[in-house]
Amino acid sequence: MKTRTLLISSLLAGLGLLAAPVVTGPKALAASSPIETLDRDSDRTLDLEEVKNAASAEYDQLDKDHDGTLDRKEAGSRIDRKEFSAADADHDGALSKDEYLALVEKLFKKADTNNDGTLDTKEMRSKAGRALERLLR
Ligand SMILES: [Ca+2]
Ligand SMILES: [Ca+2]
Ligand SMILES: [Ca+2]
Repeated sequence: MKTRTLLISSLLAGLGLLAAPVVTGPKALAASSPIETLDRDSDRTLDLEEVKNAASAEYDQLDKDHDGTLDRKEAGSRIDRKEFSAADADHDGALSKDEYLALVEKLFKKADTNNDGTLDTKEMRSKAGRALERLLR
């Protein structure tokens, strides 16, 4: 897991530009962390609305066959099997957008360790924060 953390950190530091095309807006080009990429009001933290907007856009991109659900194949490695089953509230083997956003919200709250309703850089680096980040890009 250490290697993975390092890899993700260096990816974030070095390849922020690669993540930029997903996001529109002037700040996207200078982005080097999910916070800089997604932080629309530039307060250096992410609130739930910013995160959900990003997750919602990502969901639409992932839903390749546009049937309004995300099956395991479409979700790919973003969500592990256990997480996926837990998030699939109606057990139909796919995630609706509501189910996806509920998972996003759950991870957001888990990552928000000081309960101030926003995620800062440190909180985004937590386990839940990194899991959340995978759902946003
Ligand atoms: Ca689909
Ligand atoms: Ca479902
Ligand atoms: Ca916080």
